[in-house]
Amino acid sequence: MSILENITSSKYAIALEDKHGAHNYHPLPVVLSRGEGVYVWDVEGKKYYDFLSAYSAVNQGHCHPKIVNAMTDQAKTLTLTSRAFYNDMLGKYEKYATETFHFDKLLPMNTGAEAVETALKICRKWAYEEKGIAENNAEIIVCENNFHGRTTTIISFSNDPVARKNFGPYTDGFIKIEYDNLEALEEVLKSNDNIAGFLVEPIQGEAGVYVPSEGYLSGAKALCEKYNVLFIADEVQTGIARTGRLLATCGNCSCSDKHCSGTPEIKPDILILGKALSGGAYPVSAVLANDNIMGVIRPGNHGSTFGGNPIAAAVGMAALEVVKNEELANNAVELGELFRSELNKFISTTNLVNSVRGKGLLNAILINDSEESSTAWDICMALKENGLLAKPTHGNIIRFAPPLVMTKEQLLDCVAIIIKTLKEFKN
Ligand code: IF1
Repeated sequence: MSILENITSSKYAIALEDKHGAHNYHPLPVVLSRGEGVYVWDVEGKKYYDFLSAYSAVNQGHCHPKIVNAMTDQAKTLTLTSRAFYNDMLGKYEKYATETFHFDKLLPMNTGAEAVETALKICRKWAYEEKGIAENNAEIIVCENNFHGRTTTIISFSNDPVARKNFGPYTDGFIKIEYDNLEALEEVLKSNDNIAGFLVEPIQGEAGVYVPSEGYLSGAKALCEKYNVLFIADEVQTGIARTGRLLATCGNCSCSDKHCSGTPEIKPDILILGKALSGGAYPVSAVLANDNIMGVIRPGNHGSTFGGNPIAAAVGMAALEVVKNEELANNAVELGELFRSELNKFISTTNLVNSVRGKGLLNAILINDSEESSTAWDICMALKENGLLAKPTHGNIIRFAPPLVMTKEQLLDCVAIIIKTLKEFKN
């Protein structure tokens, strides 16, 4: 077969990857070749609801025409200049994004992990130059069961043995505490003068959509202020309307979101965005902070060949505009509530599922079986047969995160598929 020919067999596509690609994933055996809105199609032409949204990158739906047009128009005009020269798109994007999220400055990168690394560097430099910590002594507090990406520094403070083992030696300077535990946070803050920052996911995604207690984030932010420590929010997964607000720490943003409660005390000192900042069209990530913090970064301190390129800038602006124009945050709130209430009705009638949890359209069900069991995987295989794609996390948890452009009718259709599939399983 010529590489120019379209692949029409899933089996063949999977065999190609298996033979020629590194085995760093264990995908569900479905080969997708097209996407539109909440739907994707496999190479055999079968249509599915996408209930993963590329781990919350495709919040605006697959191939959103406004985002695709912004990308292709820019691709035909100017793709990359590097930051050795200015380009006419970056400043416009930076203005738009900083006004949207209410920060003075934005530092553009490409992937989530790069943006996390960037935030850690800014935090350390701030600690030495502004807080006055002695050089090389800064420490950053992180949470148990965190997921912030795959680089060597980030996996240094992971506690997932699969992500971490045999990739040492590890980067020093991180202290791990229990998530959703303010006492544990204060314990470290009051006993250690070298703390530069606290890095936290507003909802732990990879840990199985673990939503912290009410008041945890605002409490943590208050403690950070008390001890002059930077509160760093990793909103790579929770941001851009996924959890029902423009940001899960929102806030002090300019969203037109009627559900936004406006609690500026949870405004992070450093905000990390990725994934849906581009609607999944292109790798676009960013770190936002005010001048007193971002000011520590000077020419030569940090950068990236592709970060802030004109396509990324055009795509980022279009992706944010879609979120606002289509009121995706409101839709996430409404559909999320509907989803959890419909599933709760079913859960009260079965032993197979223990609970449903989440916020907005970032949800998960807990299967009543061990983490080692194949039940959640088998359910995802059956969901695939029934036309809906989702993936297990931690063995017995299934994450449900459809694109936010879904309609109520589509969501109810999906709930019917999920319940019908679960009923096929005896427990
Ligand atoms: C994979 C999980 C999701 C993230 C947060 C930074 C990053 C991520 C909070 C890094 C990335 C992804 C990466 C993806 C799986 C996925 C994931 F299951 F591993 F946890 F979304 F839930 N901060 N999360 O969630 O961003 O460098 O990947 O752009 O395959 O590793 P990235």
